[in-house]
Amino acid sequence: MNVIMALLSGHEVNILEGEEEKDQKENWKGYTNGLVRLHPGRWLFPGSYTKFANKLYEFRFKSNDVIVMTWPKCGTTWMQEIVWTMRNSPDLNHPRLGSPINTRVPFIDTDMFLECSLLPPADPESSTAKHFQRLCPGKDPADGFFFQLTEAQPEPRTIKTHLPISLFAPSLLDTAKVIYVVRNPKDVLVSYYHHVQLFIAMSYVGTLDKFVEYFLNDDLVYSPFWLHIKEAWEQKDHSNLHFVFYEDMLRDIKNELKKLNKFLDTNLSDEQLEKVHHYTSFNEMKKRDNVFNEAHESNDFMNSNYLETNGGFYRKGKSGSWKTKLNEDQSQKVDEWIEKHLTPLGITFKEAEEMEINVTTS
Ligand code: PPS
Repeated sequence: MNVIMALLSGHEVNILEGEEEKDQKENWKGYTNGLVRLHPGRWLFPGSYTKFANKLYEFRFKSNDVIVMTWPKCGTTWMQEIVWTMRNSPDLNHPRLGSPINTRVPFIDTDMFLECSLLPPADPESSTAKHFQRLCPGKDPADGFFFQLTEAQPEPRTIKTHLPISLFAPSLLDTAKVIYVVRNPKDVLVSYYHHVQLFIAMSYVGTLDKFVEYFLNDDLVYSPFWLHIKEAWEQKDHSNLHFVFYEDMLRDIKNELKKLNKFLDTNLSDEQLEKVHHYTSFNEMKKRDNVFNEAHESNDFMNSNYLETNGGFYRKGKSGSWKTKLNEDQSQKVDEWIEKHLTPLGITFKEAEEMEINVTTS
């Protein structure tokens, strides 16, 4: 393997080559800058990660920052909206309430995906571009649109990442609060399979069987999933890390909001928590559908044919929907993967029975 650089995090970067590269190129049309692997860990990223890796490692966190950290599709967006609303707008009256989530809670590692050559050039007239100009006057978006947006967020900043703990400076947990959300791997797999077909920056064109193989062999971007979880699980007793299961949020969101109220020191009343609960429910968030951009712009990031046929970002918002997607063989292979990598850590995933979405009664 071709070593191209050493990172400040201590990782060595290899470019994917030969059969592995050929296989990935066949199935992923969005990774137009190739893929790289980091060692130790075998972390897999789009080639453009190397442009931002050291900046991300050296990001200056503040003591009142809250980082929502997850592997893809574990419930990040739900948690982003909850945390931002609890900290900034528990009475639902903030002027930026309802604006695109990723401009209030920037996804700090987005930039490596934006360099995909299939994406249309950024529209300088879009609301997101104007938001950037306001917050980052004189800055060049090419140096990291979301990275600089994150730096410039008004305090208290809430930040989203899918990167693992080890790709940030070791001082992270002693500086800022981290909320780590994890979800049943089978639901994650099915949700990620939808995501990578929907988003142009990934444009997966392979089969589900092949995708399961990628998942099990740690060959998806942000893999290894199990190592990502392990790093956070090992820190679960750190006073600045709050570990949450998506299924617990579905089952008893009020209880999870109370725990967050304590962890975040937000001191919200029951009435305010009820407002947050209602505002961040799946149905309400799906109605707003404002993850990336204003509604009329967000389709720029998505494969329109796939979107029309299969729906958008807010897919099911349930636990157990994998049962309608994975066959017995695929399901058994994921069980074995869980048994091998996560059971030894003492992590058990709730039986993924079909649960109702978190519909509020108010
Ligand atoms: S991403 O793109 O990796 O940041 O995706 P992420 O936000 O982590 O996960 C998306 C899944 O979370 C579901 N979702 C929700 N579930 C319950 N309640 C609320 N409010 C909510 N908001 C988003 C979303 O539908 C994705 O799951 P699936 O299973 O695909 O529906």
